[in-house]
Amino acid sequence: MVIYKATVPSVPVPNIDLYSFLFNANEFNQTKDLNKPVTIEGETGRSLTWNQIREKVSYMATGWTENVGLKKGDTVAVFAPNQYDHVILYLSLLGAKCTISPGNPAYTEAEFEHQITNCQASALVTVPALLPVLLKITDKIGLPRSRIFLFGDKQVEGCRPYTSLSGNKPTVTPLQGVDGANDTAFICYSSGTTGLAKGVMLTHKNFIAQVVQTINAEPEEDRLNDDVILGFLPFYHIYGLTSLVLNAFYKVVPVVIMARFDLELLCQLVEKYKVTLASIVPPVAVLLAKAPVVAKYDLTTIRLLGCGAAPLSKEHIESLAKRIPAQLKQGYGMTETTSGVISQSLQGGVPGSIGILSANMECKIVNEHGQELGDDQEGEFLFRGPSIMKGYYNNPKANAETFTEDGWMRTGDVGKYDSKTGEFFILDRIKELIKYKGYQVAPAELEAILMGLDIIADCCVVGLYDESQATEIPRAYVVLQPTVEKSDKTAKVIADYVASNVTNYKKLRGGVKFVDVIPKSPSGKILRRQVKDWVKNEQKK
Ligand code: 4UU
Repeated sequence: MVIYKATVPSVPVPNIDLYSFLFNANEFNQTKDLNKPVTIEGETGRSLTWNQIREKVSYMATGWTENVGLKKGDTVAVFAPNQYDHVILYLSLLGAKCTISPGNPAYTEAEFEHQITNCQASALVTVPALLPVLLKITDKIGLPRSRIFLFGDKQVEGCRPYTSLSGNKPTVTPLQGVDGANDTAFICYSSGTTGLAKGVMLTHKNFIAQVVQTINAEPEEDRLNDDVILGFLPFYHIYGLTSLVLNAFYKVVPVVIMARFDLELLCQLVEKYKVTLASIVPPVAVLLAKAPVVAKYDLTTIRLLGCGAAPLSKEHIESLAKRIPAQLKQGYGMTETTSGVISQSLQGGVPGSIGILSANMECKIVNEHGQELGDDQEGEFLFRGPSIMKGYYNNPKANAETFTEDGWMRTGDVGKYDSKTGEFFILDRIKELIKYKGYQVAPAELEAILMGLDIIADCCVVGLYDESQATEIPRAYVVLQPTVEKSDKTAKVIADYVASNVTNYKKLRGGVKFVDVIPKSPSGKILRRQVKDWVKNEQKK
């Protein structure tokens, strides 16, 4: 019935490679001082200017080709907490025409292995602290140490610092033989609407579209502000990768980098560096609104907070506004949409809305039969446009499930277009995904781990909303084998078992509940709606 098209004018998406796009002359690097620091390590103050980065990247890109033999189409996996030279690593790999697969440094061995083998990495970059676990995997799969590189300046276990491979000549732009519209720049991991983490192929054009669409959404008068952005969102996740690495570099906006989230350090850094912008997630919004330590610091330099990755309630928005006099701009995005595709305009969004469509993007809302719905009707969001992923890597089945024949991408998110305000609202999620503090937790992964315990006959993992922290937490409903006692002790054994097999944010923080049966469809599929209703009914009590 209705295809929603962006109400803001379309913006052209240059048809070049991302590397050249970022370094070509633009309104920002032509007007700003390129000898001021643009990447600053918050805790130490170590920094690099835009010009230093350009110089290092240019030689490093040839280094990957000359000294390591990396070539177009090779994928390099990167596992590291945010580094002050992360941008050099990423951009130099793009300059060497490689594909980058960034992953969570907090992963367990099994989680690392899944990503490294799934994306078929031919080289790896990490930090020394992660070497012991990664070497176990690379030794097993036969990836030689000459293909494993480190952040920092030390050689460890036969693995060299990546910067020691800098080439003899600079890289020439535009890159020859890179097709921006088709070649994959990054393979990020996301579980999508179902199952385990899958490689999301994002092209050079996807990111260029994201950059120009984001800039287009900003008021003209703010574009060339002397902003400073706080960088604690992880650089491997699409939200941090776009807002803190690529967009910030393009716009020559200094990023104050945090390798880990720490509330007091965050406040200290905002005060010290007079931070004006921050991209946050709902649980951080709640901490900023409520935690006593925040009151000790001057955070009034912040003019704008972008918040996304999970819903933020009206109540939390109001309490944050009482504490921090900045504008709050909510946005909605996915790994598969190369970050934000709907966001509130700065002229003021409706509280609780996610805002309006980014330039160039189209959205439709459908019911469970795939029929298009109209204004004010609740259904699943589907998107089409230049920032939509190319597809899941080596996964035709998932691609067939995710894309319709006419090229729309399903999101698994439920919402509506509100005709009174002209804005979109997210209301629910029909996909399996659980989001803990913005991180993805795939129920299928936890269920597979639970089924590895012989005391468990069946199980289902769903999200439970914890209002006080503004996040979902994973909970397991478990059918025990008949001889096993339903006790707190058994529940603890199960929760501990999961905790020892997954990274911290995937733990069963919502607890383990015993049930007699998991509701299933005649074909044996878990009826998650019904299990979610158990949670809702319990929370109503
Ligand atoms: C309710 O979380 C992200 C991307 C977040 C992002 C990026 C740029 C937000 C705003 C922005 O400007 O990606 P993923 O792939 O980890 O998770 C995607 C899922 C969505 O499908 C949806 O279920 O995260 C949920 N989500 C949200 N839910 C993302 N943003 C929102 C939101 N409200 N604002």
